[in-house]
This record gives sequence, C-alpha cells and structure tokens, in this order.
Amino acid sequence: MPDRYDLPAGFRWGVATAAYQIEGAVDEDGRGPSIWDTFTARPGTVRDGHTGAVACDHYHRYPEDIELMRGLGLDGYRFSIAWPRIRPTGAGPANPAGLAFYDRLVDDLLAVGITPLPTLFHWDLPQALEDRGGWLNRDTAYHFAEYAAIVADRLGDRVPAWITLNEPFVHMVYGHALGIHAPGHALMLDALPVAHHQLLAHGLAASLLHERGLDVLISNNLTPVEPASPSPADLAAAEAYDTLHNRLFTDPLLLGRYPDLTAFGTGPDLHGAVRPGDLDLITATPLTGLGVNYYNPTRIAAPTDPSLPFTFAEIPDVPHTAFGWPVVPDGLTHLLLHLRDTYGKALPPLTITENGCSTTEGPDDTFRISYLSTHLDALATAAAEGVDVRGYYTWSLIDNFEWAEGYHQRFGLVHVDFVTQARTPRASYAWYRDLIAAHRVRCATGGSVTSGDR
Ligand code: IFM
Repeated sequence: MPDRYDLPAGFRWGVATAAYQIEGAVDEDGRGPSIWDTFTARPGTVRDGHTGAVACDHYHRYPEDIELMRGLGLDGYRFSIAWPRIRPTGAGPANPAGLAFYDRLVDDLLAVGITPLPTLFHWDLPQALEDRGGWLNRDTAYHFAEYAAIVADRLGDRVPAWITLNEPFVHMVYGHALGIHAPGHALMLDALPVAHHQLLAHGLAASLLHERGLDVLISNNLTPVEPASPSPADLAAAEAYDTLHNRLFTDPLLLGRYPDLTAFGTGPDLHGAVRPGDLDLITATPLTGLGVNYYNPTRIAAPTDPSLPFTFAEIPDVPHTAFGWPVVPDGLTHLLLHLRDTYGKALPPLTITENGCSTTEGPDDTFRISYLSTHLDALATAAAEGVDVRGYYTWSLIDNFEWAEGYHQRFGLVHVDFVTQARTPRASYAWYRDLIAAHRVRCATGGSVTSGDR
C-alpha cells in the first residue's frame, strides 16, 4: 500500500488558518465591522459567548507564528485576508493600514521561504454589505471582485496563487439556511441564491486575478456521500445530498451548469438568482486548482420529514473527534477518486486546502497524529491511483476561534493559551516537521525513507 512518503515529488506542504479565527484586533487600524463581530455580540449565538475580538492576537504576534511555520519547514501558508480590513465598508476606498498588514505578512513569509496562499473570503463579510442584503444581494459579488482586484494589485507581485472563496457550501448552509453561523439567517432552501452569488463573485474575481497573471483556486468542503442502505429510497436521498453539498458548487465551476435541483424545489435558476450569461462568467477563467477541504464522509438515509429530501445517519463503528465528527480516512481516497471519475478532464489539479481534527488531548496529541497520518496515507493511495494532487494544508497551525463553538474545539499543531497567548507546540508539530523533512529527503534521493524516519 502506498503511504505518505510516496506522495509525489514537488508536493507542497502547508498549514491553513483564517483571519477572523486568529487575528483579533477587530477595531484596530481602520478595520470595519464584519458579520462575525455582529453575530458574536448577539447573546446565545456562540458557545459561552466567545468572540474573535482577540482570538490568537495574530495581528500583533504574526512574527512569532511565522517563526513556528519556519520551524515546520513549510512550503506554503494558507491564510485569509479580512475584507473589512481592506474595505471597511465593503465598497469605497481601500484602507492603507489594512493593506500594509498583509504586505508585512507576505514579505515576512517570503523571507523565510514560505509561499503565501491567501483566501479572499473566509466568511467575514463587511457588515455594511450585509446591511444591504449580503450574499442574498447580487451586488455583493461585484463588490467582492473590486476588493479582489485591490488586494491583487498590492500583493500580486509576490503572491502567485489565490483562493477566491472558502467553503461556499458551509457559508450558505450554516450562515444562511440554518442560522448557526453569521449572519444568522435561517432561510432553509430560500438560502440557495447565496450559492449562486458566491460563485458569481468567484467568477468575476477570477477574471481580474487571471488578467493580472495570477493563478486561481477555490476551496470547498467536500464530502463523499454514502447511502445508509442499498434501498432505492436511501440511494435517492444520498444522491440528493450529494447534489446539495458537492455538485451544487463543483458542477457549475467545472461543467458550466447547475445540477438538477428539483428535489430542492427549484429549477436551474436557483429561485431566480441565475441570470443569462452568469454561468459563462463563473467558468470564464479555468481553475488552476481545486481546493478540497476534507473532514469526514456523510451517511444519508431517506427523509423522515417532508421538508428535505434526505436525513442524516450515523456512521457505525468509527472513532470520533472531539467535535463528534467521524474519522474515516478512506473517505478521502473515495472522494478524490469520485471527483476524478465524475469530472474527468474537466477536473483541475487538486490541493487539500484543509484537513485536521479537534481533540481534547494535552501536549502528546497522539489522536491527531493518527488522524493526520492515516489521512495522508489515504491521499497517497488516491495519488497512486492517478489523482493529480499537488499539496496538503493542515487545519490548523494554532488553536483558534472555532466559529459557533468558540474556543472549545482545538485543531492546532500548536496549543494556544487564550489567557496568556503562549504558543506551545504539541507532539503533532514535531511529527509534521519530521514528515515534511523525510518526504523531501525521499524525493531528493529517489530512494526509500528509512524506518527511523517513519
Ligand atoms: O475552522 C474551520 C474552518 O474555518 C473551515 N473549515 C473547517 C474548519 C474546522 O471546522
């Protein structure tokens, strides 16, 4: 069986974070409010009333965090840019201090040989745009493209590749259908236009990035969907869920059309959101790569309630993370092979832009090491079967603000004490560092890795 040391030469190793989850400094240097500032201020939205106001104080401590990354020997760092730092009201003039922060971050990363991989939108929409309808308003897509161009004009001389959006599925469902995330709308299926407006934003921004000679990716949280049984009702339900979670985003991006959404009560115009020519805009710029965020598969059974065409089922006999998410490394192999078989030549090279787990472990986080190593072995299996996979970014470098869970779910290779802000590398940090080094030796020598390296 192939394992993680068999990943291809040139494979890029990284870690991932996001602005609202680590930066803090929400009122500094002209940053405008985001929907997460508003949402977390509302009682009852986030566990124990936690907010991202301070988070990991990365805005001030980023040199220390870059030093941690240097110690890992990373090729790349995936972070997100806070739109409200760049355009405090979502539109209008750029904020020089906001741009200057990312300028410093990029320069300091490059100085230690780490390639920055920014994400332009990781859920922190400027509140001023939410006040005008947010992602339910088509205009937000055009404001996003303007913001993308501003940032690319400032950093594009040093940053070769850009991720437009992070997990548009999660932002639509958690933020707009269920109300668990900001902005807190519980619109159920009336949230579908949010999918289209985000994809339109991607397409408009992608063209502007491409015009500037930059590479473009988009990251989504994808899940392999398994039916709870081979019964026709469970199979149909699984297909419906796959459509909503995965194909609603990958079909328009890669095939230029929406999947059949009749099970969700709409035609291909997503409740009137899709206008003539929009799909051409979404596909105008071929993706340099598709970012896959993988955490777990989803098991689906026939609906028990008529409002949705599926229901969730438990995956039996598997361990679970502290978050309660099932641990199924093979699911990553199945997901990637399924993508290849479904999209064929339309599928661009893949990068795993997130994968990791929350645990309650102390410094010796053996559960996390097992999670990461088995998922990387599963990735190597997919690569050995011909899937073109170019890199892997662990979620996450440091413990951080885990959205509705506040600081309760810890995903970091590095422990953060949220009182003192002390960073303490866990065992997984040394494990990841050694893996990266051993893989490089293996690629450089073309030989095998010794058992000591493993
Ligand atoms: O913390 C999140 C991240 O912001 C998006 N992907 C999943 C992670 C873990 O829940």
